[in-house]
Amino acid sequence: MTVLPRILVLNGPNLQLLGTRKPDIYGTRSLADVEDRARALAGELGLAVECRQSNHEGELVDWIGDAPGSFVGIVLNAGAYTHTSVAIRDAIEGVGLPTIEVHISNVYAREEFRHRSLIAPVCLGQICGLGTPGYELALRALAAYLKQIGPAQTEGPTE
Ligand code: CA2
Repeated sequence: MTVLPRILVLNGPNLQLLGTRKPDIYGTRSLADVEDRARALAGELGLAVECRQSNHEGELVDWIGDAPGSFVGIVLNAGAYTHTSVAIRDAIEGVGLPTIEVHISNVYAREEFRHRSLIAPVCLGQICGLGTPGYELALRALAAYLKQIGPAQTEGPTE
């Protein structure tokens, strides 16, 4: 049986609305479609993904906190919590898993309150403004990073 390193793909508040409204900002793909594409790409990259979405800050904090031992990295679109949540930032910093922050829209071209991410300083990197393909770019970046740091870091939590 092949065991694959597992990546947690997390979406925060209101991202369940993807594909239903605001296509000019967030595109036309549904969250289910975005997640299907992430799963398909992960297979090609030799990874497995688990996708979750929550509108609740504490649930996101719990999932991040529980990730070590089950996952080797995180792709995170924390939605509006990006700009407000010290708790999510502390959770990412606390677990120490490589995390890539994703934003579908270019937050720097939008309202000023979206220009600040509390999460970015504790992430490996940020992908922003490239639409829903940003999730796939984040997975590719994580796969490259995990390959670069070597197998010891990816052993353990596997599917
Ligand atoms: O651009 C992104 O991915 C955001 O994380 C999306 C958040 C926003 O608060 C961040 O500033 C940037 C909002 C997600 C709401 O998603 C919707 C999708 C379709 C219709 C309405 C909302």
